[in-house]
Amino acid sequence: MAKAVFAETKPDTTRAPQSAPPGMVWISGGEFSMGAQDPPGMDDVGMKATLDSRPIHRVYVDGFFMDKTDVTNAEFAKFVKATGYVTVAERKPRAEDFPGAPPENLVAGSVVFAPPDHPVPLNDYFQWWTYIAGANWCHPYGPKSDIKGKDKYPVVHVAYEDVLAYAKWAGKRLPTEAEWEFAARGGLTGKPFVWGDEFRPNGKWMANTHQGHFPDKDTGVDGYVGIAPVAQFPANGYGLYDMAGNVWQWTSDWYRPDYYAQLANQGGVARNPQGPDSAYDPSEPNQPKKVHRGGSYLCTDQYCSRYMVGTRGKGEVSTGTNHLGFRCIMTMDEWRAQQHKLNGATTSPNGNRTPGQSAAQGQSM
Ligand SMILES: [Ca+2]
Ligand SMILES: [Cu+2]
Repeated sequence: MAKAVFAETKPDTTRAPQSAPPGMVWISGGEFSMGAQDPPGMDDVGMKATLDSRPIHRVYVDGFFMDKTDVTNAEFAKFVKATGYVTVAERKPRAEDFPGAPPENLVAGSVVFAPPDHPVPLNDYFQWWTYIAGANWCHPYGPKSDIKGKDKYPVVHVAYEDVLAYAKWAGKRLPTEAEWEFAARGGLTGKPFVWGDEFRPNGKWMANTHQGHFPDKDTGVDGYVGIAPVAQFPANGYGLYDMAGNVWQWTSDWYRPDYYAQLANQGGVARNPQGPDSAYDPSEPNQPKKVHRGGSYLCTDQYCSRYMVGTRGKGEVSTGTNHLGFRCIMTMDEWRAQQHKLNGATTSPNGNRTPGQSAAQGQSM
């Protein structure tokens, strides 16, 4: 009965590109039902995983290109090398932003998963998350760690402004939550997982999640204890890897638990929804949070089953962790503009510059 509220995914086939940017695939866009299955028995599993993912509502998104994988350490390193960009986790927190904080606490760093060696109650995440001075994208576990040999791992410890800076440099942008979910569903209709109905079809592991006992024991039965390189599990129906598990992904929408209700109350089909105007998380009302999607290598049905495709996560904009990354999208017009720019030296047969070039030259890239 819960499934009945999902109506068919209807891809928009009116535009199809001749080519795609390197590392990206065309996502047609179209109309689909957005939200999570709501088996009432799941309310208390996975941190009430589906409560903020209801009601299921109808959405249309325009087509776009999407990165096949999460942005990797190698890709992020290229950006840093080209721009000299310094991430939020590498900057010393300013005293004026943290009134009352003792100066010794104002040190650059980031939040790292540091599991206890014994079972703990699951109602206090400080039992397994710790702020580590010197932790950042190239020192993911602190100053003594590094990312040598980890080119193909997703970059982590990136705050929202970091991922915006990367996207701008790459001539791309972040997906909205609706674009992300349309892409993650891979053309399927209302399935609980990006690959279909069962968590492990024919016993096969389809995503990097957490096995064993959360949070103290990650047995890595799926092949990976902790984070995995990108694209180690099968792609979804659109050729996208890791749209469930491994690392969470930033989207551009502010988080509000009642946003889907707002859209549903408007009736009809929400076209290219951009998220609410501002954030509100009742559990931490003063923190501006953006929506995260996809779940991570820490997700487990013992605690947080948000590798399920319609479910939502959230995070404060200046906070990166070592299970949070991102991927980008690009519109067809942006891709055309880039191609014109790349072909900037060519001239039309009569010797004139081709139309579109001057516009493309104004683009930053
Ligand atoms: Ca795993
Ligand atoms: Cu989770």
